[in-house]
Amino acid sequence: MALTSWFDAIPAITYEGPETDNPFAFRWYQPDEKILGKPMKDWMRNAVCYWHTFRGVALDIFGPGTLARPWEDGSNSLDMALKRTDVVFDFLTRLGVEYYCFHDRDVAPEGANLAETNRNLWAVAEKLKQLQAATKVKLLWGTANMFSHPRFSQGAATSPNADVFAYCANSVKEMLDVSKHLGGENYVFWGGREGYNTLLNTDLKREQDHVATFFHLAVEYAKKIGFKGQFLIEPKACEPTKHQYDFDAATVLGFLRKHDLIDHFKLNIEQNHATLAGHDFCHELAVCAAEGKLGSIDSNRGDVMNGWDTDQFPNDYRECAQAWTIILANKNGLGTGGLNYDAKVRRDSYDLEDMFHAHICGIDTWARGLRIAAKIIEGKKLAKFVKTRYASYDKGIGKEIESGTTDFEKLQAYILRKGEVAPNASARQEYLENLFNGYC
Ligand code: XLS
Ligand code: NI
Ligand code: NI
Repeated sequence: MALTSWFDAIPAITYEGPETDNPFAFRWYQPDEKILGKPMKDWMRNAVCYWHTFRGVALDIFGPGTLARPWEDGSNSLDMALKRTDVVFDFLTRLGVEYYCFHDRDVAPEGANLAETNRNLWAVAEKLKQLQAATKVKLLWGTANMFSHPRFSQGAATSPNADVFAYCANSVKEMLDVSKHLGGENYVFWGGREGYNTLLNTDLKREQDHVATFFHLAVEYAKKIGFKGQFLIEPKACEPTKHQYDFDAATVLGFLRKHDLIDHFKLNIEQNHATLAGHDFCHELAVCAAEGKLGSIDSNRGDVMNGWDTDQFPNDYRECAQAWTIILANKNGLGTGGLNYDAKVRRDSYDLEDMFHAHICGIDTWARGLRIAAKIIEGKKLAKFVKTRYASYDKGIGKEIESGTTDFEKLQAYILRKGEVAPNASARQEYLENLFNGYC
């Protein structure tokens, strides 16, 4: 369905297989093909992010934006916001994704005062609702931008200014209402400027208590309005603040537990945020998966040669293959989550077609990884190796340890009787790396 004509030079993107020469085709992603009993599209749940793809102009600290999108009139008006939605949904349908994600400020501008700001948001939300109904594209998650405007310069719920906390309550309340209205399947909290730049001016405990209070209020409000979407927290180690409170998955899980919020949240793991924390992506996924808390993925990558959040489109299908082996350990995969391409084209990728190349590459990277992971899982060799590695806990003293039926005295008596531990088997890392490569 052609809503506008900006992308008429680009054909609808379909699957043509690995041998195709057509750059506007998927080589690995065939939406309805079943992998491990489920269509690829239902495992992946691909989403386009509104902010990078439709509001990003590729400015950097050395120069202004370079992406002059022909549909933009240069204003940040409500009128432009409404017109832009048609272009967004045209792109989504041509690309063939079923989901999108947005912040309040991506879709609608602030007004002269807060009441007008809220009215702007609802005006666009109504239009989005119509477009969703017409195209069947769904909202993977909504969120509120509580980090761009100067009022948030010292934090949102962690700001030392209580009025900012109240302002943020309005933002999240409205976006929960909007997300419910649009059938959003999740709601994301990324702690924009929730962190500190110097401890010399910061009461760290008070700030963390404030954000916990904020989350409790959000949980209560969602319950009150009957919003059924999954709440997600997106960890990030640093940037924009020197130290972000939601540093990594383990930190967030500890925080949630401490503040009695653990039952209400899962995590949204972003590849480039994992590396900022000094972890690899799969580490973050494994930490969440171990606690049944893997909610969704923001997919992008950094650059191994520098250390910031470059938000490039993912292209490492081997990393995605390993990621899928962790995701698919849960038989529901990502559940209500999905793969949100939280990534931006480079500053010198000016053309409209670059928007397509970028997403085709990202989607195909994950699709190829999924195919590889399915073979690894069906081959059973890796899983069998890991199971065997822990076999000493399946019987005898190991079983007693796991079932909690032993104590230090009994363990000491056992090992004194033996005199020495049984020899350790090789961990076979190189064998396993080679085995993994065999599937790629
Ligand atoms: C920034 C984050 C942001 C969140 C949504 O680094 O990735 O884009 O995903 O607020
Ligand atoms: Ni990010
Ligand atoms: Ni993100």
